[in-house]
Amino acid sequence: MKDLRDLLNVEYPIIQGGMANISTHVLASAVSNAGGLGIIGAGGWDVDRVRDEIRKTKALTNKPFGVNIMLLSPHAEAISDMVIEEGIKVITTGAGNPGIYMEKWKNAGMIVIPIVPSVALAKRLSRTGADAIIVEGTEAGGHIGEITTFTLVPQVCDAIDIPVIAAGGIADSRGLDAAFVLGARGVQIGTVLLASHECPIHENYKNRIVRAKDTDTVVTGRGTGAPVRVIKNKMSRKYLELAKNPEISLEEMEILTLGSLSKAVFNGDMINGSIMAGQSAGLVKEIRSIRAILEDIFEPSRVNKGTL
Ligand code: TUI
Repeated sequence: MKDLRDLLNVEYPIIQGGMANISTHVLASAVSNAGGLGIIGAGGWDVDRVRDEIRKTKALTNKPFGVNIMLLSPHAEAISDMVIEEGIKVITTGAGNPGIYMEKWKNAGMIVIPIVPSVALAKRLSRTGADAIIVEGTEAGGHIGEITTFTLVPQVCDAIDIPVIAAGGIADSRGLDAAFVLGARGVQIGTVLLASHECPIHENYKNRIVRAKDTDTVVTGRGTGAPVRVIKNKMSRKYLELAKNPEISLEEMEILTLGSLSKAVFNGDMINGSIMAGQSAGLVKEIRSIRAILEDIFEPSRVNKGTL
């Protein structure tokens, strides 16, 4: 099987999570320049904003980078065409099944790496032409599936014969090594990158990640069909309380979560904001440069030493 580093033409087998409102050209170019695969998170942005982010990233790095398309977005279809026009080489997808776009992207010669929360979807997409699959466990931040990284990664590895990239709960070299032992050929990281100098979020958000302990995240939206992992605060308590009320619609709940993400990201509102983060927040102890974070994950790893 082809090494992920050769497939993506990167120094480290590390992909950045496409975090809505956070994974801008600033973060993506910093990750690519440091040797990982930077990803622009299209999130809920419209096609013009994503195109602008792509062009700014091209100006900041000569290294490969990709775009994550969040499939619940009303702009997903328009963005799916624009990325072809812009010559994007790597696409990751999240929060849905990208099946309807696969043929178009493969015909354009793109590397397509869907994020999946289950064996069934991994199998389906590997048959439809995916080049690799990101398997995201429930430890991850933001919108998540139900299965843990530890159990899901080996099950997907047994079920498909394209490279598997593990996501959810990985923040240091132990996580990278564990993922490879389970059969993965790379990792996707998000939460640990929030606590970086380059990450374009409010300082309060970064400091909240550093301060987080193991039990500080909670999942809102279980039962409404859109589970989202966030740091516990007044907002998450309000959300969980509202969810008990059968009169409140899924749409109202989603507006509450996504709208309040920007309060945390831009205003640093740690009380009413939705502070999306994974369980690995408890492993993050300081704010560092992206380069230091990637080196800390890869250099001490047994994967790097060639003993895995
Ligand atoms: O997508 C993510 N993480 C996200 S998206 C996001 S924006 C948002 N905010 C509130 C509610 C909904 C979205 C914040 N964080 N990670 C990748 C991921 N994909 N996790 C889970 C999935 C997933 C879920 C279901 C992928 C496919 C899927 O398919 C269902 C189907 O149609 O078969």
